[in-house]
Amino acid sequence: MKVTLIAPTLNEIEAVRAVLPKIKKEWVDELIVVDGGSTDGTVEFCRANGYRVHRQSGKGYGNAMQEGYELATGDFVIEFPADGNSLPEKISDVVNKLNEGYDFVIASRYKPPAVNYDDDFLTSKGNWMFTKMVNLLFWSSYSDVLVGFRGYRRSVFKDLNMDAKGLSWSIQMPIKFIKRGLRVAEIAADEPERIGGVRKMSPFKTGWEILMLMLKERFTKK
Ligand SMILES: Nc1nc2c(ncn2[C@@H]2O[C@H](COP(=O)(O)OP(=O)(O)OP(=O)(O)O)[C@@H](O)[C@H]2O)c(=O)[nH]1
Ligand SMILES: [Mg+2]
Repeated sequence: MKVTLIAPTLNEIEAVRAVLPKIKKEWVDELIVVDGGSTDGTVEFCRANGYRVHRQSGKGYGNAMQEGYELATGDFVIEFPADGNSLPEKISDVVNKLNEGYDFVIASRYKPPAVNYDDDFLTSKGNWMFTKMVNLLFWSSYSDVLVGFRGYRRSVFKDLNMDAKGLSWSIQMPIKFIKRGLRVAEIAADEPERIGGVRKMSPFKTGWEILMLMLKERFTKK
């Protein structure tokens, strides 16, 4: 099975320097950096080192993932935030799970024995609360609905009708897979601290966006 990895970046120069070289060629067949308009040399570094970079034409995290998906040619697509929060050595665990027949695999930061080294009080409570809410509202049993690191089968993606433009993309995807009755699984993966740069997620703005998205998904059929 062919694997495409999508790495979203927005001013992540320190992280891409550290993380991209750790992604071994034998793990992925296609690697696409989707850049949201970095001005810190991220794009220049990636291009100079032979990475394919797509400059996002729209705005937002979800939009970046959508544009990445449209370029992807792999059977499996791995979403892999290139900010230091995801462990490259876990890519093959995600791929192996997809190979077992699952349609969607989350690299959960809360499935034992995973440890989250990046959480603060607010993000740990927020992640817990939103995961609980999704499980209650959509009859699922996820341990982490917000982590950016996950993989899916490209063949089933089109039918999901994903439309979240911002960071609520992360929570829309696990909900959509459950609503379609598709096969979902999790693997345990630590979350190391982000490397350099600044967080784009703002707890209250993103929290509100997520809440609205959950209500919309609850009250619409598809
Ligand atoms: N292309 C693109 N990438 C984005 C956009 N917003 C965020 N990203 C990238 O998506 C990844 C996740 O965003 P973060 O800001 O790290 O969100 P987070 O992981 O919840 O926050 P931290 O825990 O502080 O890392 C990072 O690699 C960002 O650079 C965007 O609008 N476009
Ligand atoms: Mg991050």
